[in-house]
Order: sequence, then structure tokens, then C-alpha cells
Amino acid sequence: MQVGVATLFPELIEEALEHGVIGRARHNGLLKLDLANPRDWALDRHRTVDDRPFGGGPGMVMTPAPLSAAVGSLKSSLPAAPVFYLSPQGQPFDQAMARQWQLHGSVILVAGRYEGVDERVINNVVDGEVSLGDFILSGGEFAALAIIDAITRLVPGVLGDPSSSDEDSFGEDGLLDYPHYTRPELYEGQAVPAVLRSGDHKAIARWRRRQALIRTRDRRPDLLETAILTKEDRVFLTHLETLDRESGHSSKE
Ligand code: 9D3
Repeated sequence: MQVGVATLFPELIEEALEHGVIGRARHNGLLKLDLANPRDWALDRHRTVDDRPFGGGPGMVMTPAPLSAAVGSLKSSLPAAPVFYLSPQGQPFDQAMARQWQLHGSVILVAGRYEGVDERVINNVVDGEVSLGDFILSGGEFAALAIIDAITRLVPGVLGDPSSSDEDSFGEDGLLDYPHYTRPELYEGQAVPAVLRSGDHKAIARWRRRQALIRTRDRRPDLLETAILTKEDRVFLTHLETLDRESGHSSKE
């Protein structure tokens, strides 16, 4: 996987990706990072990369030429890579996009700072605009890091167990994960559910599946619309609704 990032803080990207699974992927050549700092293409005496917004208002805007040159440099290294600008105005990033970009093999991410970038850079060099969700960051770098992490762990050989990335939440069936327990068996008055210690692997699998269905229904009912469900799953969900109706619960509690 080859990822280019245009950023005023290349060391922030570089250093965050030295650790853990992603650090090992880089060491093994499974993730190649290419960083370009617009400041390196700012040719005035003060190496200016921002300016005041036309029309007035608070804050500064990233000036087009240095950013565009930084992206251009990444494009010449990664000619097949689509270019995505990270911004609150973008399409929400999801696991399907992570999978698409991983399968494509390369992507260029543009991380903005200040109030944003000059719209003409978006018009001229950007193929798409992506957001991490409805909250405010100080710039695109942490969004880029989250996206790079999500893509890289899908690259074959990055995770030890080739099946484990697909069994996570959103991996295969689109449900939230079941609860996890490890030792000790009793912790601050809470016992591990007995079924997990029963050694009955079929009963454990059924309990986990049902916990995943309960949690998804309670916390993210929107995911049930697109989840891959068996006939048994649907019977169980219908059974839950029946129990709720009998005890006077509502789906919003
Ligand atoms: C309403 C005025 N500004 C907030 C003080 C707007 C604004 C400008 C720049 C809000 C955020 C940013 C910087 N954000 C990103 O670069 C960003 C982001 C985000 O803030 N939220 C979710 N996803 C992303 S991706 C890039």
C-alpha cells in the first residue's frame, strides 16, 4: 500500500505511524509513506503557506500554489493514486472506502490547516472530499492517520492472523462486536458469563452472536438495515421485539 500525504506537519504523520501493527507494516514494506510539506514549495522569504480570506471573516486559508505543488509532487511519485481532501464537508469515511482504497493500492490524502484550503486547489487537483464525522478537528492530520490505519490493516500480511481483520465489527457481517473477557474470572464483583467457561463451543458462538445482535439493535439500529443476517438471527431479533412489547420497553431506551 502506498499513501501520500500533503501536510504542514509531516513529522506528526511520520512519528504516529512508527508504532504497533502499522509500524511493523512499514518496516516490512507493506506500507510506503510519501510526505510532502507545502512549506517546501513556498518560495517567498517567509515561506508563507496561508493568507487572509477574500470576503473577510476569521482565520486564515491555505494559499493555493504551495499546496498544489506539494500534491503535484506526490502525484508524480504515485501517478495512479486518487487524491482526497480531508474536510468536514466531505463524504463520511467508512469501511467500504477503506477496502476500495486498499484494493486500489495507492491514495493521496490532503490534510488542511487553518480554516481550510483555497477552493481552486480542490477544483484542480482533488478527486474527492472525505470527512471522519460530525465533530471539529484542528486540521486533517489526525483524520489522515485514522484513515491510513484503517486501510493498512486490510493489506494482506499486516495482521498476524489473516482471518482476524474480517471478523471485526463492520468486517464481514456489519454487526457490532460481542463483549470480551479475560482473566480474572471475578473482577470487582463482576463474574465472567458462565457460558464462556463452559467449553461448549457451539453455545459460546451462539451467545456471542446474540450479544452482537442485541448491542447492534440497542446502539446502532441503522447497521441492522445492511447487516448480513441469517434466518436464525432474524428469528432472534423478532423474539427480542416480542419480549420488549411484553415488558413495555421501547426501542429508544
Ligand atoms: C466553522 C468554522 N471552522 C471551525 C472552527 C470550520 C472548520 C475548519 C477547519 C472545522 C474544522 C476544520 C479542520 N478539520 C479538518 O481538517 C478535518 C475534519 C474535521 O474537522 N472533522 C471531521 N473530519 C475531518 S477531516 C478533516
